[in-house]
Amino acid sequence: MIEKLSKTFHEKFSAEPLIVRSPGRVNIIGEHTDYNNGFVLPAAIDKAIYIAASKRNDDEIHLHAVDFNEDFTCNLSYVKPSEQHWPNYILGIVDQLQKSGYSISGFNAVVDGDVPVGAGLSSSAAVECATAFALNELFDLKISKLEMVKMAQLSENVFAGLQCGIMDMFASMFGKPEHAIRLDCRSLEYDYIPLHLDKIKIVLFNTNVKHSLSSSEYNVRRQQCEQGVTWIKEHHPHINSLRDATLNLLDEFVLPKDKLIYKRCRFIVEEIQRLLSACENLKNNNIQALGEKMFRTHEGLSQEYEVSCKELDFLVNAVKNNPSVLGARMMGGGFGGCTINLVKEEAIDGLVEGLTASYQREMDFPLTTYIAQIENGTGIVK
Ligand code: GAF
Repeated sequence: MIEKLSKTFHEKFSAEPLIVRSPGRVNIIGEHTDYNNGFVLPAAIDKAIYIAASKRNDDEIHLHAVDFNEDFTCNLSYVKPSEQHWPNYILGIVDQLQKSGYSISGFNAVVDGDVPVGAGLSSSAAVECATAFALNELFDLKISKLEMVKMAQLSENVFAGLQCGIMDMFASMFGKPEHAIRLDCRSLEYDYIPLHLDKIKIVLFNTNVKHSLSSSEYNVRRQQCEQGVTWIKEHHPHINSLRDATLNLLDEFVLPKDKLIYKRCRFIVEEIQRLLSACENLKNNNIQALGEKMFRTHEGLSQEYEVSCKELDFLVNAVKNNPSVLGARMMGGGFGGCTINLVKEEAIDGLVEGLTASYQREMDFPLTTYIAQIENGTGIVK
């Protein structure tokens, strides 16, 4: 991948590039909790985006996407969202740098990678983090990793229109091999929890669907959570997010107002607690208990938060009573993408074979499988 990227860069721009790698992510448990100031438990994986970049002597941005075999060019003084879509994850970072007063000149960049797009593995966060890291390095801007993460999140909010939380960018930037990151999205404090998965692998089943609902419904969920907080806050002004809320407060101030919003908020409050006790399970090497919580999270995401879809539900139901699968659930924003499964090593081949056939039969769609290794976060490769 790196050699191919280097070669393409030389052919296009006749210059020696800096190459940055930024990975996709999985999330063990704690879904839709980041924008509610709760906790998340993601990890960076061995699928990544690579950006090759060099400075230019003018104010132009020249981009090339290997996957789409497309070019894009614009001037630094006129950076705005493009209908080509893929450049937005790079331009959004340029926009954030400019808004924060950082001075850069024009640059060339070629982007390639093996994070499947639309699979809920955060390919967009990986492009944003790779861009921020590469530009920081090229122009010696001295921006901290955390600031880059915040810029990447804002860039997604503004240039992709998704009111996402901070999890995906944080995981891509701060990943560590064989560890999950327990991130407190309120204080942004984090610690690394070793993933001692003895003879168990993290298997991702990609539904290969991305329903058009995904970003609009995501933003609706966020508003519903905020509405619940507003109702509690009328009586308890110190409550600023669902992280601060309790089930009792929801029963008292949200349930009488709106049952649907109550159901959404209750899932989040429970999910934050579930994550904290899942971290204890992980520390005590009780993967069975962690896995049971993952199944419960799926049920909540499907029935209460209603961000699943028939393909994801099919994949989780299919492994639910399989003793070789310790835990499974949909992962990420929802409405498509992957399920994350903890599977005993010796059972993986048989499981993949059976599920690939039954998924194709039921959905008339192919299933794709990845076995995720937990890897380093964003960094320079060349
Ligand atoms: C998407 C978002 F980008 C994240 O911020 C997070 O909210 C996730 O969905 C759900 O947990 O990946």
